[in-house]
Amino acid sequence: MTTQNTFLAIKPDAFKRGDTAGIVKMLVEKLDAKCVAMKVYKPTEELAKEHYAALSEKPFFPDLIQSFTAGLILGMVWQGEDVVAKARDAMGATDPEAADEGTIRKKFGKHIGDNAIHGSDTEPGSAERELKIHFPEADFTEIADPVAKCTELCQAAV
Ligand code: IDP
Ligand code: MG
Repeated sequence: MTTQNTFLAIKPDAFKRGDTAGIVKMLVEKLDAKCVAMKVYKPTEELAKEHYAALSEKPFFPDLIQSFTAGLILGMVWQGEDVVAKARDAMGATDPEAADEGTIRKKFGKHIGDNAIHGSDTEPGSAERELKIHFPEADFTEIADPVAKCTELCQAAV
């Protein structure tokens, strides 16, 4: 196994509900990885369409773009051994109703279109592609206390 980076984002609906710190706390507890970048921003339509390009033919694509651009997100880069798959496990199934107990989507998701968190999938190249879209600056340094940083950034943003 090698050290990987993955892109995770708390989606607008969960951000608006004030769930960011609770979700970051679960990531700290479950991933055994370092958070090396974190920022708050509102995705543009262009960014959202690029991010979800692989789903552009799906019937739910317009709703997906609408919800991902509806407000602020907390974008993060996490780094560690096998972190892409570990983050997928921590998130749980895409549909919160199908997600296992103890997963982020089970706890914070409401339905499939409002499932609280995005994480890169395990297909090779997927995380790298998303990191280039969301963190082109690639300025990665370990954040000592991700929950405190999240609280600081989210309070400053609203
Ligand atoms: P993932 O987020 O678990 O990787 P993807 O298949 O990549 O799932 O889909 C991206 C996002 O699109 C999901 O997180 C979910 O919010 C939304 N989505 C996926 N399938 C459906 C669907 O059948 N109806 C509505 N929204 C969906
Ligand atoms: Mg996906």
